[in-house]
Amino acid sequence: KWQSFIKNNMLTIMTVVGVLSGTAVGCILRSLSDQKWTPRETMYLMFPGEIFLRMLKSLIIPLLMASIISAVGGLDLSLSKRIALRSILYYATTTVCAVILGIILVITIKPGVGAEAAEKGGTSKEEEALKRKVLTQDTLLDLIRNLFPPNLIQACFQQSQTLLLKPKNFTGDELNITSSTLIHWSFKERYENTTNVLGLVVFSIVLGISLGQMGEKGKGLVEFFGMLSEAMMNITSWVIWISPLGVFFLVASKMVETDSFLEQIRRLGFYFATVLLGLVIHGFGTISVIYFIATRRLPFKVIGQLSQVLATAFGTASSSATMPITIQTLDKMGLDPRITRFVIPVGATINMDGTALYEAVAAIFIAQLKNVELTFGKTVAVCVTATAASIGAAGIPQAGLVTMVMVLDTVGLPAEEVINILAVDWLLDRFRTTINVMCDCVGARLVDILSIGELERIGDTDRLNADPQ
Ligand code: DAS
Repeated sequence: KWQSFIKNNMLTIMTVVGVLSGTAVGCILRSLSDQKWTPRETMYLMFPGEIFLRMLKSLIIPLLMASIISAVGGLDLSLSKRIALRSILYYATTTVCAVILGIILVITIKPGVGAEAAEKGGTSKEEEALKRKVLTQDTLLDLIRNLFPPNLIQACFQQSQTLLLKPKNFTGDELNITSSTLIHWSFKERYENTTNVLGLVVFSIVLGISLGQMGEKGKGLVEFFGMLSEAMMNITSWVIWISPLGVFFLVASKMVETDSFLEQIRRLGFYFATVLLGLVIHGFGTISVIYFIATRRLPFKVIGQLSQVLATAFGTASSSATMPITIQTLDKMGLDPRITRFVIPVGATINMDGTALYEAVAAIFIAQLKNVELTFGKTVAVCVTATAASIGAAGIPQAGLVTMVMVLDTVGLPAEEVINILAVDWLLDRFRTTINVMCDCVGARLVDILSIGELERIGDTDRLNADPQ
């Protein structure tokens, strides 16, 4: 029994071992040097992980677009509307629940009261006002603007640039600069990039609907995108074998780059624990309740089959990069491919429960640090902007940190206050990405179960009698 278990889960076991050993080796290497490694020094340790990340990320745009177009185009409009409605309802419910849970926890635990704030470079009052105006105006308008990519090729190119480039490391030094460079530093440039994938999702859905409506005439192109999606999944089945090594180097290279981690945990321990507690309660509590209300089942059997996906999400800190492996795993679990190829690409882009909870907790934590009075109105505003910011964040490392400028502004705090939570963000990012991906997978299964009666039989598996977990 054990042999067959190990044989069937060899890759998953190796990937989890990759994460754990990467953490251990990173800690040992970090302790051997009396100061943190510079990004230049870590580049060599990061390199194999970077290659693995680039392999996964190069699949994202063709897989995302081909999957959505073939899923939406492959179903009749009324059915795809119902599936989209169920998906959007799930995304909205779980994200709002996550934000509310985060707010309740951070207001109850008060991790920021009495904690010391990080030192930061001084900027004059009017510069802060300038920063707030520009960033707020840009972030909200950008979010809406990026729903409609003016030039699809440019959007694909820009998105691939973002996904393929190693996101700039937030060392914190950049934040100690005057506002004029801060605004044009990665925040604005980075923010613009992280929201482009939304435009590709919207365009793919619209194209899928158009092809679906063309009936027979559109069938050829729908089949083309279906085959493109399968070709990407085929490449994924090759790349997935590198994941143990890839996550090892990704995690190890992050561990050596951190500040004296224990020192940071002393300062940010309560904050870290609050976010982690929220992620666990949401991921295993709230999600189970919602899943049970919708399907009269519990999601633990589904979650139990996601270890490879969750280990990759943790190792890469990117929902988008994990997406090919997420889709492949759900295919193996027997979910209808047309459901998976809609719910996962859209979910990886706009359904980020972990990020939404984190943004609410982080913004209120910083407000507590700064003794900013939180009125009920501001708390509601945090709820709304944290939800919007999580939708705007793309599935790349630390995207949630960047879109948090929208939430900080709600509580009247300037952008550079993120420096207070920067030191542990690279690790929290991994946890919230894991919850983001897990909630997407549970959502795919939920929509799959609710749609079983409506999806005609596919291939040799008679889904109507299949044993849904
Ligand atoms: N790393 C993001 C993701 O891939 C989440 C975040 O930055 O908050 O889901």
